[in-house]
Amino acid sequence: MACELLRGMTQITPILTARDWTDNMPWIDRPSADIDGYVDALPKRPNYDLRQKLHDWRSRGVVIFEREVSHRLIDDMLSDINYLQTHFKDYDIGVEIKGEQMTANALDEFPESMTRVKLNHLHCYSRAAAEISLSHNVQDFLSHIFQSPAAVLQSLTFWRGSEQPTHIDYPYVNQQKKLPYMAASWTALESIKRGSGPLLYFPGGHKVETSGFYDWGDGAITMGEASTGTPLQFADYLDKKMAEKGIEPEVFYPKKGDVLIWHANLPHQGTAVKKHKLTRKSYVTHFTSTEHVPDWLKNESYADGPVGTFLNGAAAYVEPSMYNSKKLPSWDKDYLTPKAGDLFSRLKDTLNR
Ligand SMILES: O=C(O)CCC(=O)C(=O)O
Repeated sequence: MACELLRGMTQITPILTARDWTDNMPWIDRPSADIDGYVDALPKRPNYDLRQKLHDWRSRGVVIFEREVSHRLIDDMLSDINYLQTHFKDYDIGVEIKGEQMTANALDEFPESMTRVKLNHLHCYSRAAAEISLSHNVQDFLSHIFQSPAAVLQSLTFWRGSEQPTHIDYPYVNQQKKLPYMAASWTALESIKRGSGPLLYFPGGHKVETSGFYDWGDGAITMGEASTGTPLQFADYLDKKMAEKGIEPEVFYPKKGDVLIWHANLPHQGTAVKKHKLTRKSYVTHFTSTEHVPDWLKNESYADGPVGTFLNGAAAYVEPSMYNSKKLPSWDKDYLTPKAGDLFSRLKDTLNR
């Protein structure tokens, strides 16, 4: 499965069907999308080739930003993880081990050398992680896709390969108010070596005419309590679809600091780990737009205002259940993170761009 259910989730998601996808797609996925017209009309262009990246997004469902995140920030996040590995008894950070959810403080030992391990929501504990999620070009790009700044829904941190079979994220990550308003970034926390179980994806497989919709039971396109479909059947369905449509997979061998962003409907997997001594340190963030983030996560009614990290116009809210959790060492570091109040002027700037 792609993730744990968001911990603060308070309501059962209703059954979502193919119409919830096709009726709600962002502009760029609709047949009428005019990418060149859109870029030509922008009063200001970013420093990267936005036009090319938007075309890649539409045709391939994936874009890559090389050298996006500074090594300094990554090293601070890695120090946080090292700290967690020795002080795990002090932390309620969610850990998924081979599909089973637990919290760090319930472990007997930290599963440092195991594959198929994820840390959940590190952006709520590590300022360095939150700032990596909100890196500049990634946020600029997402704001063009979503037509509104992005907000973090969840993050997953991997020390070694995930070996996750082929999947698409939205059946598991579906708290956003409009299902297709989702994307994920994959940041290399080290240069990825052959044999370590790199990420694999199917470029172009994100188009609904290629992927179709897997039926989890009674026409539901997301996984729920009543699902008759399973993640392994889902993987099989997607592998067969991609083969049928002749989609050749690509494997991602990034350098430390490179970021790949995938579309909410892009099939991808963690390949098998062939060299078990190798680490594969990586960090995934799932985003929606600030417009479609669930209200309970934003929690604007909280007395001190929204809690989190706010940078480059985007938001990494701390989940309310983690407000009082012990934080990792980088949390109080003096980065350039603006205060929460700045968020709204930055949102306005982004929208008026
Ligand atoms: O990094 C990986 O191996 C897979 C990550 C993934 O599929 C996900 O987070 O949805």
